This record gives sequence, C-alpha cells and structure tokens, in this order.
Amino acid sequence: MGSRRPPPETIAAVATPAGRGGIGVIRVSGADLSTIVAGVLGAEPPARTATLTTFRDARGEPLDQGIALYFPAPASYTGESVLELHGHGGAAVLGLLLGRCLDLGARIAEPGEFTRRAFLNGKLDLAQAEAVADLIDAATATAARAAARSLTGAFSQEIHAAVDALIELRSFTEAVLDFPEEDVEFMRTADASDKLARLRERLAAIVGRARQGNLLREGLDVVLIGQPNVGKSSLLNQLVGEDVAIVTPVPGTTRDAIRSRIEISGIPLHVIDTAGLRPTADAVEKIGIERTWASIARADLALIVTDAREPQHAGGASIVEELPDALQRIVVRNKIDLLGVEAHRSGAEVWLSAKTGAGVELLREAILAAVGARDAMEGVFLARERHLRALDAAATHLAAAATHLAAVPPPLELFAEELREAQQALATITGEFSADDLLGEIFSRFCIGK
Ligand SMILES: Nc1nc2c(ncn2[C@@H]2O[C@H](COP(=O)(O)OP(=O)(O)OP(=O)(O)O)[C@@H](O)[C@H]2O)c(=O)[nH]1
Ligand SMILES: [Mg+2]
Repeated sequence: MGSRRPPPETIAAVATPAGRGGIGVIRVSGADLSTIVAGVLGAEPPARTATLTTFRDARGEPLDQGIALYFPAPASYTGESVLELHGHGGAAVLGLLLGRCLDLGARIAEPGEFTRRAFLNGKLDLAQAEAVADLIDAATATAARAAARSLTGAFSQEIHAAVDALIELRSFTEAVLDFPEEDVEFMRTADASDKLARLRERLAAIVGRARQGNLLREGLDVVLIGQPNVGKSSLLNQLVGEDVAIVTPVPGTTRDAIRSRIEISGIPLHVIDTAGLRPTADAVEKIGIERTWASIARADLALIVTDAREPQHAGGASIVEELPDALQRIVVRNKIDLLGVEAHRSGAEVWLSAKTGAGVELLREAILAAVGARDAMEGVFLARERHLRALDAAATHLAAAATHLAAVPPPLELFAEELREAQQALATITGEFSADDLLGEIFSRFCIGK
C-alpha cells in the first residue's frame, strides 16, 4: 500500500500577462479544490457555468467581483479539478487573489505545470503540449496556424498512423521469426518490402512538412555582408520598411550588428546588418568586423552585397572566399540606378537598387527560394528540432531495415530490430516514450500559468 503516490499538490498562478488589462485570470488545479472554492467563493458554483460572484478574503471582505468557472475532474484542461477566477486585470488585485489561494493551501505553479499535468493525465500528447507553447510564442500568423494544427493533433495523427503501419509490419516479422522454416515465403506473401517502401514514403512526406514548419518556428538568420558603403544598411531599411540603420556616404558607418525581424510570406526572418568588411586600424570598427564574422558563423543565409558598378571588386571576392562552405548565399548587385540597368534576377544573383527599391521584391523571392519555403504553408506542422531529429532517426532505421530485407536470405532479427528502433524514435515525438529530463526541459520553457 505504501507505493501509492500522494495526490499532486494544488497549484495556482495568474494565467494572464502581467500588467493592466480588462480582465485577469487566476487558474487553480488540484485533486480537491473544496477548501479554495469555499474560502474564495463561499459556495461551489455549478460545473462549467460562468457564474458571477464575489471573491472574498479570510475575513469575508470582497477582493474583487468576477466570473468563476469550475471544472470538476476529469473534464478539465489538466484532467484535475480546475477553478478559474476571472477578475479585473490589475497587478495588485490579482496578487491579493492569488495570495488568498496560496493561503488556502495552493502553491505557485511552475512554468508549464498546468500543461505538464494535462500531458501526464493523457489530455494532450507531448507534440500537442509543445504546440501549446509554440502557439503562444508564434511570431507570425502562419506560424500560429501551423501551431494550431499541431495542437489539434494533426501532427500527432500522422505520427500515429506511421506507428500503426510500423506495428503491422513488426507483427508480420515477429510471426515469421516464430516459424522460421517458412520465413522467406511468408515475407513475400506479406508484401513486406512493399509495406516498408510505403512507410518510408509516408515518413518522408511527414519530414517535408515538419521541416517547413520548423522554418516557421525558428525563423532564419539572414546576414547582410559586403564591403563598406555598398548599401547594406540601405537594403536592411528597404527590407524592414523603416529606417532602422544609419545610412551615410561615409564608408564604415555601421559598427554594430543590427538585428531586425521581418516576415516574408509568413516566415520570420532575422535580418542582420553588419559592419562592412575591410582591413582597418580603427579599434571600434575592428570590433564591429569581429561581430560581422560572428553573425556569419550563426547565419542560415548570407546576402553578399556588392556595388553593381564594380561586380568583380577584389575585396568582395576575398569575403566570399572566407565564408563557411555550407552557408547559403545570394549575391546582391546594388545601386543599379547608377548603372541604368533594369532590376532582374539571374540564378543566385539579384540586381536591385536599395535606394529606389527596384528589385527588392525579387530579392524577397530569392530569399524564400533559398530557404526552401513552399508557396503555401498549408498543411505544415510547427515542428521542433527535437521532432526533426526523431523523424530523421526513424528514417535512418527504416533505411537500414530496407537494406536487411533486400539481402538473401534477409536477416530477419536485424530487420525486426530496426523496425523496433524506428518505432521508438517516433514514439518520443508524441511522448509515449520520453525521459523525465526531456519533459522537464520542454515544460520549463512555458510561461507561468500555462
Ligand atoms: N544611388 C544609390 N545609392 C545607394 C544605393 N544604396 C545605397 N546607396 C548609398 O550608398 C551610401 C552607403 O550606403 P549604406 O547603406 O550606408 O552602405 P553600407 O554598406 O551599410 O555601408 P557601411 O555601413 O559603411 O559598411 C549611402 O550614401 C547610400 O545612400 C543605391 O541603390 N543607389
Ligand atoms: Mg551600413
């Protein structure tokens, strides 16, 4: 009997953002909220019904008047009994109300603890729980839509479907392993290799959509580099649509790396303007140039800006030589207005004018193409790095499984083992199979009250 776990503590938090607002919500979750309900509200309100009531302190004095919503377990967000107190959104009044709940036995919730309990009680799987945080943090409307899709389970369903197909294949294989004399024949009649091929296709499609979603979630770092005075800051201002960086005819104007967030077709991009790269004795400019290289090291895409009038400039060429090989790049030939050339795009080169804005749209298109964005982000899941790694691991195991299956005779034990590992990798996405420290890491990044 001693093995039974104590009931989880009652937790409480302000669920609305800090500051002033029309309403402020306190959320309480626990196995038994009767003390808090009685203490704050007097009587238990009807379940799941908005009830106008007075919230009271220990002496029965009013703290606030608002709406109480009571969700008896298990039909609640967390799966426990949940009480929401919708009061007025001021820091002091919410502080008093939260303090009252703590006096009545609740403790302050940790970040993400409500959602963690929802996960532990089977209300959400892990990918859905992560989508809750991603929806709250979504920086663009497209990212929010993709997060909402994951939250409602679209991503998880695809994973479950792949896992089901895997289980089917595994059970065929296990059956063959139990009757070894019939193995090759059996595998043929079971269409094992067809089934595996279809499974791999399905997984590849999921990976494609997840990768797109990962773009939406993480955004990309795009760094503007080039010689001094070629027009990097002017181009940043064009892309942002605002004068965020100082532009002057003086070479060496920009000293610091300037980060601005923009959005192209719903994809969040961090555009970083940098100090022009040239040999210099100026101590401040030197530091700026070091920062430029640091930005380059972290970037996903480089826009190499040159003056269109001197496309073969030696300084520009030496910058290109020093870029990391793997860094994607677009060459921008700027100041075409001084050349009298029309804006155009040829391959990885865009000819434009940061002054007039001609050709900037072509650059936006080139950026989207370079980062591999699809036109439509419909059907995309807001996947995290962790999901991509799990999908890749599963794909690798399935590839190994295919190799085993093609051998004559196929080493079925090894084949079965690869399938098992692929399934396990997929299961980490939805969390059927996740270590405690992973959960700790995921939920600690939530905001308080969620
Ligand atoms: N005519 C013309 N002038 C431009 C264009 N783009 C930039 N300029 C001018 O070129 C000069 C330098 O522009 P910046 O944007 O400050 O150049 P930068 O590359 O940021 O320079 P540093 O910060 O010194 O490295 C300014 O006088 C701009 O007005 C363009 O497309 N056409
Ligand atoms: Mg500049």
